[in-house]
Amino acid sequence: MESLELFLADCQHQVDTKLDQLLPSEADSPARLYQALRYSCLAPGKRIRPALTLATAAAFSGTMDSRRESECAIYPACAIELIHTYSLIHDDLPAMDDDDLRRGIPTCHKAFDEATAILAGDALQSFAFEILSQADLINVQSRLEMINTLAIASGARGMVAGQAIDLAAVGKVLTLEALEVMHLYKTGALIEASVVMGALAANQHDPEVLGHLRSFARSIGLAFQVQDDILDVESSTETLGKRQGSDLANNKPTYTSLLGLTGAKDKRDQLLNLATQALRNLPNTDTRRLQQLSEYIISRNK
Ligand code: GRG
Repeated sequence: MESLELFLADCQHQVDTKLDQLLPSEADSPARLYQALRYSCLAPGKRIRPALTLATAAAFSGTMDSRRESECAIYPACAIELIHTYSLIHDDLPAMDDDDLRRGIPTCHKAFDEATAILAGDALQSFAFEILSQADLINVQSRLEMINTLAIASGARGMVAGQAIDLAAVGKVLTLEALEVMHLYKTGALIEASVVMGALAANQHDPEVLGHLRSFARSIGLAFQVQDDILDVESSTETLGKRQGSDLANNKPTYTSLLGLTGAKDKRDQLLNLATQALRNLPNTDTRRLQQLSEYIISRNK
């Protein structure tokens, strides 16, 4: 098996190439919108969610030829990245977190204007579902289930609910349980959908298997957020100063504010153990890449 570094670089390349091909052409959309869509989508994100989709599909590749499985999985991988990018554009707006920088470059509303940023986010959201509905390499049942999975995960019972809970919590003290619920929706739901859609791309519909994958994804989704909070604290004590748009800087409740830095690290490691246990419940599945990705998520430094 190639190294995780190579796998992540390959995922980034595959996603960037496919998004470049799929995004509306200059002739199809107004110039400013076209530029904003490409500006935000092709900015250097880590592509963690697409990597989870591609790695999950590959874990079931024993049942399919591996080239075909990755040809199928690239569509949900791009769809999830489009929803993620839309969420970042909207999250950065003055009405929400009001951030100036994203992925090391000016946020969409700073580089363009607020109205264009709102429209770019709206367009990316619809575009994710357009891509899934048209991915005719994937059978109709899997495609429909992917659309359903992504719609639930990104909407008022998923990411948007999490964002609403988060906005209502600014300046308040939350219990650990309430913080967990918020993150399960806000960042966890899309991470869960990334994994489930990877399995669906490999034509895996067994409810028991999908249940174990969901448990795995929920643990790494929370671990992702705990690590994000740890990075906020660690970067705020370094000479470079606070991370742009950090929850710490925005006076939002965090794992480190509730548990302290050491407690947050323990929590993160416990979540990794839970994720590992969930993967062990999947017989006849090569989960090594998913395990590596979990370890990367909790040890990443950006
Ligand atoms: C506006 C509807 C709506 C939802 C926004 C996910 C979200 C909900 C906002 C993101 C705010 C944020 C910075 C949360 C912290 C965790 C997180 C999702 C970080 C960004 O994800 P990465 O690290 O980013 O995967 P890249 O740039 O690598 O894709």
